[in-house]
Amino acid sequence: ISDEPFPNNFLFGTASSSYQYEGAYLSDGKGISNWDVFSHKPGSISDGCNGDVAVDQYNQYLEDIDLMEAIKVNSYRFSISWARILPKGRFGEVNMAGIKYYNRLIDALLLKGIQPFVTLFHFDLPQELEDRYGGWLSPQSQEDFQFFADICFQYFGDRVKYWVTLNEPGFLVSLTYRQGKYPPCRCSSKFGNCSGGDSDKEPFVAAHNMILSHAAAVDIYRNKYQIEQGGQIGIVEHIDWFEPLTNSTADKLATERARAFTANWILDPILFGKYPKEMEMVLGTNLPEFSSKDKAKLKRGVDFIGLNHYASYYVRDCISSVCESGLGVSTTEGSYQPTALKNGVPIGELTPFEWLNVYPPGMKKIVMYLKDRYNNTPMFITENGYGNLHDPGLNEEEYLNDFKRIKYMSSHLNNLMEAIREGADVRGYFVWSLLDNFEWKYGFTVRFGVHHVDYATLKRTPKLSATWYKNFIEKHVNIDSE
Ligand code: GCO
Repeated sequence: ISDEPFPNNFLFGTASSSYQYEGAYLSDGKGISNWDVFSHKPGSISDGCNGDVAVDQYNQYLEDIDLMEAIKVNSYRFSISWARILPKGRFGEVNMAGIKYYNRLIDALLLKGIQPFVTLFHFDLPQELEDRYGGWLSPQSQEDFQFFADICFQYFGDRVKYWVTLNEPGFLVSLTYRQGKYPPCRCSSKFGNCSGGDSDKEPFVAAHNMILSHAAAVDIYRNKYQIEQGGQIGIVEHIDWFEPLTNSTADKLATERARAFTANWILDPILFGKYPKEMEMVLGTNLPEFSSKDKAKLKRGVDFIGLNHYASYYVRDCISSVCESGLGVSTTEGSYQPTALKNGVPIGELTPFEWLNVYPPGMKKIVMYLKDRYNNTPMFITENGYGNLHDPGLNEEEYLNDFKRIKYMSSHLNNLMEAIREGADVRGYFVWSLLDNFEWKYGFTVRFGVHHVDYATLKRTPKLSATWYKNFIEKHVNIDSE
């Protein structure tokens, strides 16, 4: 890797989310979230575990900030548990103990010179909102999200300068309402074991409400807070890199549809005020419309795009040829299918973790693609990282010497650097993740940390990748001394 520094004041950080890290799921007045309910249902999580304790960051945040300091990161991405702040959404009181927790966390970070980079919603919704009106399927969610965002800006915005409204809305609604895998697990029966739902409609309704919730939060930030507080606000999407499986026009068009039905689904309305044309063509009246009032709100835009980028796929057309039932986030059945293999050969390196198909040039390609499509809107890599399956047979030396993770990070950072050199306005990189943690449906079976966590004792131990990242940051960081 070249020794060239990254741009001035580039943020180097690690990323996390409340449900995956905090634990303390009933402490100090926190309300129940949809993930608390879901993870307690037998059969939901592959190892039968849940996030009741997770990695206990609620109690161990000071130790974790010491770990961050030791590896020299200058930013920490975390999310706020909505149910910790508003146990009953806008239908109840603010839980001041929750406010105090995040105040302590933010102050402790700043004391060490670590910028808080805060996500308002990362998959954990107060269960109250699910029960009252069906969560994101109802337009009422917009009002609730705006209410929650307002409270966060009010209490934390004097110190938080980077806000993310939503984490991966497109990815989330596909898993929740298309495939029925995340709570409340709704989908058409052909997709599996779901209760109610319509996989051809509901994902688009939920995403529509999320896009408008994002716009409502941006609107209130711009009107009430931004000038005085001087921060920035953006949104994060899960963005794979897609390439056509063959040179055929059909596969090229299918690749455009894959892009349209994933990241562009969310980013186009926010940056251009309308859904991608490929979605209009495929979905017809199943695609909700923006009213003129909605469009006015969407005009408030974003200050940055956050990309969670992990993997790349080939895309095959499924209109002119028949595809098997889909992998990953294939959204319109019968339209396209992502696949890792071309003539049996993977696009990159397959890992034991099913969707993590490693292809480092995908990082440069996706950043350049977004630069061109969205007029070089500033970008942050809000997640990138390597997950390995937990193997209880490994001895300590084996699991701490995580060469594959180091190779993953260095090759992706190298590609990122090339994109920056070629003009992409990228302002930060966050590795997923500081610690091994609760990986949603996979429970604790997959490990993404640059620190190992022993789940019996919660002891954190740096892996080789932690030291590698520290050295990398020291070599490439470029902070303005003024
Ligand atoms: C996200 C991700 C994280 C995951 C990480 C590894 O959506 O932001 O789901 O929460 O843990 O991407 O899979």
